[in-house]
Amino acid sequence: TAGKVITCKAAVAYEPNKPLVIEDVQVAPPQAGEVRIKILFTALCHTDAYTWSGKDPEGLFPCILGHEAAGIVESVGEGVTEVQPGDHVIPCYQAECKECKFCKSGKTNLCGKVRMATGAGIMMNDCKSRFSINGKPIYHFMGTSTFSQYTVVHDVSVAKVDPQAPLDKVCLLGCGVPTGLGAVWNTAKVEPGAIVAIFGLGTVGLAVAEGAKSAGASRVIGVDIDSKKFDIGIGVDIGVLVDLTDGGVDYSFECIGNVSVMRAALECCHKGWGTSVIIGVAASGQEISTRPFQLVTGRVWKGAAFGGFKSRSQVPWLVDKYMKKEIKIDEYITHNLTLGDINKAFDLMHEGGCLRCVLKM
Ligand code: NAD
Ligand code: AHE
Ligand code: ZN
Repeated sequence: TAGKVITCKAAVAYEPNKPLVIEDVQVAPPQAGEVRIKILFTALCHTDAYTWSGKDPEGLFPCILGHEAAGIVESVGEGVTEVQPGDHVIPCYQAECKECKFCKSGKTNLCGKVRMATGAGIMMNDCKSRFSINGKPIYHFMGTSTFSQYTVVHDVSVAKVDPQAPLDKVCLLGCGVPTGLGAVWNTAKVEPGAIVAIFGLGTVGLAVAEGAKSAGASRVIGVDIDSKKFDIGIGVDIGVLVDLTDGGVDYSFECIGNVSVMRAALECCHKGWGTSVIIGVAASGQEISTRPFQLVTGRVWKGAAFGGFKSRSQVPWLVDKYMKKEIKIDEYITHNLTLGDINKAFDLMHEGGCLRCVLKM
């Protein structure tokens, strides 16, 4: 198949909120610096639903969504040295080129090399898409487009992982689980004894809880409106939360994408040092606000993408940690379906009681 166009099944989002359509899609061969991957398993993340909703300013249609997946390299373009056909890989929406200003700074996991292209739904080389249906281009999404049996990504957006690792599980290391763990370990740097509040107990929020537990937090308070998520937390308003914790929490995490909750998450932090980390993605036009006094009196507002992890360097390390049973993944998988059932999988996400649904391609 190398060097040839592959026709395969993919779920195409033609318009915001209109059911995805399973189509025969043509996937062009990888060009220089690109990798074509046979996707074996993909999960759904809330961010896919967010872009599908039409509220993402970078959302382009028609497109192929999906960014939490695992697969096997089918072929590579000219100049690709770090992966080869047959390698087991996890696509990374947050690239890591190791050469740009961001990568070299040592201060961030964001990478600048292909970000313009991935936000514009195209590939860097020729500013075109590798996906088409009968000659009509279909946009890429987040540089990953994993709701397709084959996808093409930039080489800086692929992490090579242990071939022994079960791809139907480690696909979750493409987004939700690292996002939660990393927000605790890398961004907040929660210390033993800390009191932590988590707003939104989906996969991201529950991974924050796991991370907080492993960091030695003395108390983890979870807040959600879905009663099925309450095996670890209690629902409380901010006044109650502050009273309950003798002045506020040491760290809070917003894992919903709701700007009112972001404010609440900041304001339930302890005066003088409480730090709130924004993880949730909010719709175009939404803004956060608080009294500046909240910051003047020592609270800190932060945010993180992909938990601050450097993708190509650290995803393989996270896979190894899973293989050594040092981090959990299986527990977040509440449903397993196939690509053909993708619309049902999105319904499940909105029904409650669902964490990750893994689709077999
Ligand atoms: P999810 O839909 O599985 O979980 C969200 C949870 O929030 C649900 O349990 C829901 O019941 C709860 N919730 C909704 N409104 C609420 C409210 N008003 N008060 C309390 N709880 C409420 O989503 P997820 O996949 O875990 O993702 C969570 C958020 O993080 C989304 O906004 C997603 O786009 C974002 N995200 C960001 C990154 C990043 O790198 N920054 C990575 C992954 C996901
Ligand atoms: N296009 C969106 C941005 C959404 C966003 O912030 N995405 C996160 C990852 S969410 C994964 O589930 C991210 O990585 N952000 C940093 C980046 O480089 O995009 C919008 O709202 O504009
Ligand atoms: Zn995601």
